[in-house]
Amino acid sequence: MQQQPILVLFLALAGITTIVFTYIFVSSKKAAQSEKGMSNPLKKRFWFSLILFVILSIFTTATLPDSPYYLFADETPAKVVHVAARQFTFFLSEKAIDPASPTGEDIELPADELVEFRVTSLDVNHGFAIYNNSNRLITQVQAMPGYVNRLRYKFKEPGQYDILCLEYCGMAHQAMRASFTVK
Ligand SMILES: [Cu+2]
Repeated sequence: MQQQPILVLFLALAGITTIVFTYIFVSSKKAAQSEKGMSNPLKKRFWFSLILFVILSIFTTATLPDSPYYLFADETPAKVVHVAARQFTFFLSEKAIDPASPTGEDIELPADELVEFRVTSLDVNHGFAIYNNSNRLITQVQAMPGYVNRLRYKFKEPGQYDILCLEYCGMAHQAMRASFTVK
């Protein structure tokens, strides 16, 4: 589990940022303590900061459970698909892909079951973005050389899904696509 330390790091950075801003806010208040009453612009700033803080806290608390870090984390995928991106194509296979001579195959995935994509790149950074048949982006992950990024998803609708590269990777980037079927 690589995600947990990253989440802790981001929370620590958020904490440090909050402390720095609080320090600046408190010290700037001290400097103008002689001014009292509602006309004091620092009072407005205090209420603005407090309301902003409350709104952002509510949004953070409400949206954090939907974070992809936790998505299907405690489930075992019904199917694993290996993905290797290379200028300018995607190889998809149910078996591990040999980086020296990558090959792909037609992929058929079950609907309503957990699928895990293990995504890597054989050259430069690419994007691995999945679009449904209304051309709507439904999920995505980076394809990076030297890393295997796991993307878990449950496809609700049967049909054909397209994979497009979301990271500008060279002259034929816009032609870099693949597809798979959900039944
Ligand atoms: Cu690209």
